[in-house]
Amino acid sequence: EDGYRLWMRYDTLADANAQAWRSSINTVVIPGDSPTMRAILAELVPALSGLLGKSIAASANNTLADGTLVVGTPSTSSAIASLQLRDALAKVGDEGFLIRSEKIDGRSVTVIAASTELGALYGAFHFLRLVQTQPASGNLNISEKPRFLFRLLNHWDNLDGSIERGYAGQSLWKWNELPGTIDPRLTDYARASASLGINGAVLNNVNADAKSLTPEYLRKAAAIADVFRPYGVRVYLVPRFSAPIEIDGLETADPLDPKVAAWWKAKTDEIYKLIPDFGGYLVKANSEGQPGPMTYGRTHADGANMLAAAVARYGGIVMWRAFIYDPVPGSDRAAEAYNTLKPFDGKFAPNVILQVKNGPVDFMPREPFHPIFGSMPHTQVMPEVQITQEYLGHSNSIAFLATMWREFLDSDTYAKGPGSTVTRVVDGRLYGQTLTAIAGVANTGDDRNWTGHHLAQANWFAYGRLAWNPDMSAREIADEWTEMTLTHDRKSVDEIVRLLLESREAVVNYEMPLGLAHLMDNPHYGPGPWGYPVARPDWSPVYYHRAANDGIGFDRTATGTNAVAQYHEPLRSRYADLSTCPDDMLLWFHHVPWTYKMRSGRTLWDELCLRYQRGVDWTGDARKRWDALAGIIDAERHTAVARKLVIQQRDAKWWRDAGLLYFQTFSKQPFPADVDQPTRTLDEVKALDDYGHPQKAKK
Ligand code: BDP
Repeated sequence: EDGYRLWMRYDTLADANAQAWRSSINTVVIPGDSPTMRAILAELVPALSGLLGKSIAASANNTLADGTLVVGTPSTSSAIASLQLRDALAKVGDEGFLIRSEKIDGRSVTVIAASTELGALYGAFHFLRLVQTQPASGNLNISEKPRFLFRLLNHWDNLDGSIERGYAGQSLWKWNELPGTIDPRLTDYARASASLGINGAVLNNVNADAKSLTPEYLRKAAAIADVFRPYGVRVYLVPRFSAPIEIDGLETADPLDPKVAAWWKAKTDEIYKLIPDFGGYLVKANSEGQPGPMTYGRTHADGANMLAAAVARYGGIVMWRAFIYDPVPGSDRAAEAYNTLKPFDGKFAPNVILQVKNGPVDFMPREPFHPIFGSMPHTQVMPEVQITQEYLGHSNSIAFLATMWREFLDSDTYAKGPGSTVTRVVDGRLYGQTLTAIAGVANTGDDRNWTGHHLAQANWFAYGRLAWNPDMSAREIADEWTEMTLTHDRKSVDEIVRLLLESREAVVNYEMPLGLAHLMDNPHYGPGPWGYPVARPDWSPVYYHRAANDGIGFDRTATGTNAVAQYHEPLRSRYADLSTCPDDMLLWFHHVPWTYKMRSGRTLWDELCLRYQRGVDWTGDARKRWDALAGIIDAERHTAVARKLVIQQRDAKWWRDAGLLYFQTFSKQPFPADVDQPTRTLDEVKALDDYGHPQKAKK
């Protein structure tokens, strides 16, 4: 029980519910000999045999009997063709599927039908999920289709095997062994992704190495694409903007120079020759030291459109990242991407999608939604969320992120009046954008359990489920994952789901409560509110919290940077007015006196202390509740999670002590009685190393 099997465990179900499934499925009929149809067979036969605890085999000569599960498309299966599903299949599109209880030639069968083999594969995985999480039914009538066309994982993997912000080991792509040796694990990665409907993987870091576009590395990428293809996971790459100079010695990478454009066309031809279903490019340009069109005096639109022309000939796309902020003195990082990109609304080619992080700063435990959502009606936009827990305790902490993504997707931009949620902006309903997409920065690595923390698997799962259906509730997702991965014991499932649902708010509380942000130390793990030497001011915590004797928080109203003006009314006024700004966003938008009276009746200082304490208390409580699950979950995973919770509790206290002791030097207020008094001094906390150990003094 090392967690390798993720949510695809297929151990025999023991409850009464399983008995009903057992009597309704006896054989499978999965005609077709393509790699995808073979993958479906290879998944369903062992999975159903395992789950149902009896041998399920493909029926000889594809004969239907009572209890046959038929999978395919009207072209691969004559039984499916006979059902005349044309209209229903047209409705679910290329990647959707139908699952129905049917009578064919007098036989009671279950049918998984789709227009394409990939749709059938997604249907097969959905069916397995039903068996594991739902009561059996002889009356199935399901139709599903994904809401986003492109559902991608972004891997920040370097060619040397390391992963930027990766906390689960080394890269799954063994670049040094490829293409000669193919790690069988690649197939399991593709299965896991396809089981959720993820249909693309960007293989390399957004801080790209030009080498990834050399013939040698393209052959390696092609070998990965070959493994992924049957599972519908298309490969994408991050091209370094200056690659024409670095790889072939061109004098410039100016996107308007015809020689440069020709270089990219030729490079793209070379890629498509090796990877015919190559998805396209993801680009980080003129951001944090990466080269881009502005390096050559051109605009973001010039750069994006030049690359877009190169891939358009093959139906490829360009995802252009909006993570752009320059260290302009006096500027507000949260306002910069909007200011830089909004003037280009309507100027991007039809196969360009602007990839925008959920919040305007950077994947903090809580941020308001990025104001670009709902503000560039003539530009296709897609959200980028971070699955890897760069700012939420790496792989040492439980922070179930579905609740955060729900909050983000449900945010009302008011762009076209009430109800203009982020979901409706990005799924094309609000402005009718035709290319819809979503990206998640992966939390996978070559650790045996894939994600470092067993419970962090739930975030990979949750991302995939929301990418398929952005309306799913966090509870539904947590419930599915827990049943598939940990236990079917109802009471325990409920308890684990509760823990998951509470976990992200707990991290917010003990790390950055009340709208504070970016308080972490350099490795983005522990607290560092006092700041440290940085290359630019907007990388230091003090830039964000602005704690002083008169109060704390970043004034983004008219008396400050006025970044709040980037939001539509009535949200703008709600955020801008201290009396209506939600507590959770308070210090994001306002600089507030320490003695300010909060809604709770407490002063800001007391409330801040209490939030920190609440976060810490949760970790202690979670430990007890998890310990009580011993014996329900196998000892191996139970113990591993219990150990992580010990670390999480220690870290929470570290964050609380750091925040309270440091901010107290400004507030000059005592700690309220219901808050544990720190047992160490600020200097002692500051002297801890990057991971909170007292060994050697760092600063
Ligand atoms: C920040 C990370 C940095 C990434 C950057 C990005 O700290 O490693 O390169 O975002 O998204 O969150 O480009």
